[in-house]
Order: sequence, then C-alpha cells, then structure tokens
Amino acid sequence: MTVEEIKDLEDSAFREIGPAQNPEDLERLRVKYLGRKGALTGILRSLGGLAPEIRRIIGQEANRAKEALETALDEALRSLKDAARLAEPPATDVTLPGRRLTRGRLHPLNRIMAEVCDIFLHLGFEAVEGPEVELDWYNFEALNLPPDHPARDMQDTFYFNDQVLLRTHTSPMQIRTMEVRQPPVRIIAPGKVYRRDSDITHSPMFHQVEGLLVDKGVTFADLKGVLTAFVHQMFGPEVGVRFRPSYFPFTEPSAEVDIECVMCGGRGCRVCQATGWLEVLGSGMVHPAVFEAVGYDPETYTGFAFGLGIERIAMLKYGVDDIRLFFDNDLRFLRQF
Ligand code: 2NM
Repeated sequence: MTVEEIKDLEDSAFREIGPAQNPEDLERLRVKYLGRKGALTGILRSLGGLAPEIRRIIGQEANRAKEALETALDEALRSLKDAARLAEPPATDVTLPGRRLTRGRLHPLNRIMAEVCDIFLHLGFEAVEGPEVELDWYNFEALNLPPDHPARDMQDTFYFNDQVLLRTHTSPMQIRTMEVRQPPVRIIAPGKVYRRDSDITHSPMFHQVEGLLVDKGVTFADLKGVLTAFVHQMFGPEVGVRFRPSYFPFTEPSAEVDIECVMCGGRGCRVCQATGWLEVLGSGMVHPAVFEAVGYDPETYTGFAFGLGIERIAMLKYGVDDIRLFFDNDLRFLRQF
C-alpha cells in the first residue's frame, strides 16, 4: 500500500462522482469506497499490519482521502437535490392574473353619521361619547323629566331595574358633560339609542346626534344660525328652512326644524304628506331646570340644544321608505350607497 495508490483510488472516485446523475448513483459510490467493504475502508483496516512510521503516513493520507470523498459525496447529493427542486413547477404561478379584491364601503348610516358630525365639528363643536346603559337620573330626571312625567311614555325603553335602562337619547352625555365642565360648552353627542318602537320608520335601536351650546348671552338667533348652517351644508344651500313651535320637557321655547321636501321640492307628495315640509331636527333653548340640575346658574348662562335621528336623515336623503332595509344587511341594498 502506497500514498500513490491512495491518490489513484481518490482520483478514480472523483471521476465517478462527477457524472453521477441521481442520489442512487451517489449512494452506490459511497458504499463502493466508504462502505463496510469499501476500498478506502479496507486500507484503513489493514493499517494495523504496517510498520509504525509507514502506518502514520499511510493512515494520514487515507483519512484525508476519506474526508475529501465524504465532502464531495455530500456536496454532489446537495446539488442534485437543488437541481431537482428547480426543475419542479413553482407552487405559485406568478404569471397568473391576480384575484380581484372586492372593496368594502361605509354602511349608509355610518356615512350619514360621519357627514353630520363633520359639519358640526367644523362649526366648532367637540364630539363626546358615553354609555348606552344609563341611569334614570341622566336619561330622564336631570332633563326635567320627573318619575311621573307624561312625556316619559313617548320614550318608553328597556329597563334593567327601576334605575338602570338603555338610553332613549344621547342627552345623558350633555348632562354628564355639564356636570364636570363649566361653560362655554360646545358639544355633540353621537351614538346608539333605544326605544320601545318598531314599524317601517322606527327601529328599537337607532342612531342620534344631539348638540349643546352653552355660554353667556346665547340666544334663539344663535340656534337658528347654527341649525340653518347645518341644514344648508347637509341638504344644499338652496333648500328652504322653517322653525315651527314645539314642546320638549328639557327646552323652552322649543322648535322643530323643517326643510322643504327633498322629494317634491315643496309641491307636496306622499313623503311629506302633502305639506311640502319634512321635519329633520328637534331643538330649543335649554330649560333653566336642566341648568339647575347640573349646577349651572340659569341667570348667568343660556344655551341651545338640538337632536336628530340618523336613520331619518338617511331615509330622506336616499329616498328609502323602510328603516329595516338598513339593518337587514342585504348587500344588494347596501351596495347602492
Ligand atoms: C332634542 C331636542 C331638543 C336636548 C337637550 C339637551 C340638554 F341636555 F341640554 F338638555 N340635550 N339635547 C334636545 C333638545 C334634544 O332632540 C330632539
């Protein structure tokens, strides 16, 4: 056994590894040279019979050749596998056209809600939000509606017990705000409200935006100016507006705000019940009893408040005749907005 012979063996192994086409060929070569009965293994096994100086030299050379072959076989196997993977069709065909995404949109009620809030925010109001489960004090009593007041019947609601209920309007947030702040106050309260009411124009849950402005020297002219500005931005600068006397327990005087019928232009139709006018807002000067309830001096401060129903505005603006369409979630309806 000589160093030359080991080198020759190594060379012939390399010549065979080079052209190997598949993992089986490589495995066969591994067995042939490095297996239990392999050529190099035989040499390593026979070292014991050699003289020590020769054994050292031959042993070193045989071990080097063994490591070189192991490395070459591993690398050849890896590059065969890489080539096989590259030859496979890709899992994702990047040449296919993409799947079209269907884009979502705002629900019509959320869209009207955003438009209404936006108008008042630009007029200098700040939005406040709060609980839908309320106390009798905030929903009724502080609003000048004592326990046996007949106006409570119009806002029958869902009670948890005699003190805890689902709010019937967002006015509780005006009370909560006045309790913790001093004038000037300019706020709107958007949100969900609940009443025991259900037909084609009423839903047990609906959406409101209420507003409140309190300061020294606020008059009914301020109320008219702000609400006229709102109507003109919401329905168009040409639309006629009128303030009609009304009654709310928490305002005095009170007024309903009507606009010229958007369906018939004021000539009279089914929607406006031949009157030519549509009611869009309730409003009034805040009742002194409400100021007393929150600790404001009614001799020092005056203010106005208003409220509107989002569903009603949406029905008028889009010509929808059944409120339930907003809550059925039929995409054929919702996609129209
Ligand atoms: C309306 C109509 C008129 C109103 C009054 C108050 C408060 F808290 F200041 F007394 N908040 N909202 C009000 C007044 C609401 O909705 C139709």
